[in-house]
Amino acid sequence: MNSGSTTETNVLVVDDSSVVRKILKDHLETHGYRVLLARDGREALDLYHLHDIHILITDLEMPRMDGLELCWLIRAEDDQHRTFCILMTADDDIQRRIEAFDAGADEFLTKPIDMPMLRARVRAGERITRTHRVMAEMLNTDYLTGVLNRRRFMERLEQQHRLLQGGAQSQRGAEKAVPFAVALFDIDHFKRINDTYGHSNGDMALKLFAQTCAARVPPGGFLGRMGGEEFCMVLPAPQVETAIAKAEEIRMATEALTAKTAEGALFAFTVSIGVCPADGTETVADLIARADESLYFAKNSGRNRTVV
Ligand code: GH3
Ligand code: MG
Ligand code: MG
Ligand code: MG
Ligand code: MG
Repeated sequence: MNSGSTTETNVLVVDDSSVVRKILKDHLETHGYRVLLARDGREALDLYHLHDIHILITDLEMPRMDGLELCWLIRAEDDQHRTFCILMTADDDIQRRIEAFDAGADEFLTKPIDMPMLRARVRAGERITRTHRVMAEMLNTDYLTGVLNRRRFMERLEQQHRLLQGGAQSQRGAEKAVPFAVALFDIDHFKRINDTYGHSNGDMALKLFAQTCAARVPPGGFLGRMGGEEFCMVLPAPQVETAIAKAEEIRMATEALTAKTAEGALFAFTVSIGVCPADGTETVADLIARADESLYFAKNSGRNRTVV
């Protein structure tokens, strides 16, 4: 699920037979693929959570967790289809293949594996996963600053919030409810920057600010641009003090920035921040509204400050 951006293709091979694992690994590595190995669906799922898997090649029959269940679980998590799933079957059982398609498999390979066919299937999978990734990137990312756009940020916030509510435990075993807070950032007197230095230097300041925030996103947190000069960060924090400390760190780092215009003029700017801890009883809309209220107080009490 990690979204790395290497050009290498990661292939996860899952089979309970060590012979099959070795043959596929050796063959794919010879052809330049990075290969990870798992003996069953559970091991595979653990690796899937740790690595960005482009292509999954899995056996059907395996102890503990079979290939169908593995495909199903990955498809449930992988809503943007970043992983291409190839199922290996020993026969031409049509009914099994129909089940497997419905479980989320994209392709099949019949055992014994024909190596040129294996490589052709993997190449086809690469084309598809690359396209999906480019589209997902465009759908998720704010064009100017490169952080999450509002749509994707809100999706992720909703996910995080559902976990906190405990209701919908995700399929992903590793995902536990983590207390978190949202921090809403609004650059102070941004209109003046535009008015004084021009819109494109305003854009530059936005990028600089986004970088300053992005470099300080804690593990498990994420950052999005809500619109204009307003950003929002989810901060995993058992205590609200942790979130406040992070917000303050960003506020001070912003204050310390020196922006340089294309014309060589130097200027500084500040940011006001509203923080609200989530407790799972509120709605996401309430959460944002409360952070916005705090932000409003931060603005009205002099700006360049964090209010909870
Ligand atoms: P405050 O301290 O109260 O937040 O004042 P402000 O001037 O920052 O707030 P206001 O909402 O009045 O102005 C925000 C400005 O941000 C207005 C808008 O033109 C500008 N803006 C919005 N999006 C962009 C953008 O993508 N690039 C640039 N350069 N400016 C933008
Ligand atoms: Mg088997
Ligand atoms: Mg604003
Ligand atoms: Mg405003
Ligand atoms: Mg502003």
